Amino acid sequence: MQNKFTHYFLVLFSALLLLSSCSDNDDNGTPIAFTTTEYQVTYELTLGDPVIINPEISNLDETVKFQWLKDGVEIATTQEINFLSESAEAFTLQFIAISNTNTIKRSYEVKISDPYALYFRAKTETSSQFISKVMQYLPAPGQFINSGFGTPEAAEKIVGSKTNTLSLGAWGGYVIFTFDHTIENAVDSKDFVVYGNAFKGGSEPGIVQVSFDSNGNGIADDKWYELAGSNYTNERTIKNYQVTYTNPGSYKDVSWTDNKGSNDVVAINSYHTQNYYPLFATSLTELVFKGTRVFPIVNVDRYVSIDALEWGYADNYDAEYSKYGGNVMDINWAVDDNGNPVNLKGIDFVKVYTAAQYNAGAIGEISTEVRGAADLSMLK
Ligand SMILES: [Ca+2]
Ligand SMILES: [Ca+2]
Ligand SMILES: [Ca+2]
Ligand SMILES: [Ca+2]
Repeated sequence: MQNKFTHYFLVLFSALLLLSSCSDNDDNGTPIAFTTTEYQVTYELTLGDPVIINPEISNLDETVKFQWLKDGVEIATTQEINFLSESAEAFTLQFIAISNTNTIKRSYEVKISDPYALYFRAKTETSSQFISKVMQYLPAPGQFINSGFGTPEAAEKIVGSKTNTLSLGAWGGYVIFTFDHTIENAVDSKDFVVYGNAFKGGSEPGIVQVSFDSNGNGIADDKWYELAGSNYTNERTIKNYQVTYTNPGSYKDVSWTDNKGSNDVVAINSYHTQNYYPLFATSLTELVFKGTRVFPIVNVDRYVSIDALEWGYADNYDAEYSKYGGNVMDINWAVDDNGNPVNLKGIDFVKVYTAAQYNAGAIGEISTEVRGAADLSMLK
């Protein structure tokens, strides 16, 4: 019996020695460790922002395995997590890294809030239907720019009414404005109107973009979405278009180049003899605009006339224009940069920019005009 026991112990002892020496050879005996002891434990994010965490670890090799648990359920097996939550929620993320030598763990507390629950500004009895503030006005060069309809003073005048006119100049020139409340996206109906100076044969389509103040800071620094009008999928429409205008320094044609290898000018006419380049812009050298370019049908006969696009553009004489004196917009038309529809509950900021580029002879360049905007739910 004693011999048998001794034998067992010897075998067991040898086996343990063998195991431990094998293990030593595999991992060189260096345990993995977090590079820093301090780390960000709490993450407060808004819905739509992914949780991205990449814990730094020393002594990593390819045999190390990772695991991320969300409230105990595995959601990733990579070192970095990039997780997009679909609802407002709070949860614990646990990170585990396992090497042949040791296991290390960390926990994170994540809170995702719904920006609409936090920052939606519902309209009240004292709310105005009209624009409350112009956030930014940066026209492209044009015949009205630096005089009359094309100055920072003219931009201020589209606040609170629909009786004054602001020109956005040639392609890309824009105005950004807001209201004293969030414009709600009404289900199955249109939501706001942008007033213009269009008439039959006188359409100068402007693209409308919308944005919700999802960080609640009152500044238009949030994500923009284009309202995809009737020409969004037209084969002539150019997306990710870019134009650079150069200041000629005086009353001269303003030359431009685009990112498609073309160049041309915004041509001067004899009715407007000032410099057409906006002299209140930050850069007095050149201006770069980005966006989508559409191609309305221009009829050059005895007079130049520009046909309306079917729907979804500002300063565009579409079927509903005469009813409102402007163009009605549905927030439901909003798409992201990839053209996917997005579900916005409401919007705080509207951007309108000239969407066509054309020299129409004596009547000058195609330039979108804005005479104000209103919350459709507040129109009597
Ligand atoms: Ca709607
Ligand atoms: Ca903001
Ligand atoms: Ca115009
Ligand atoms: Ca116009």
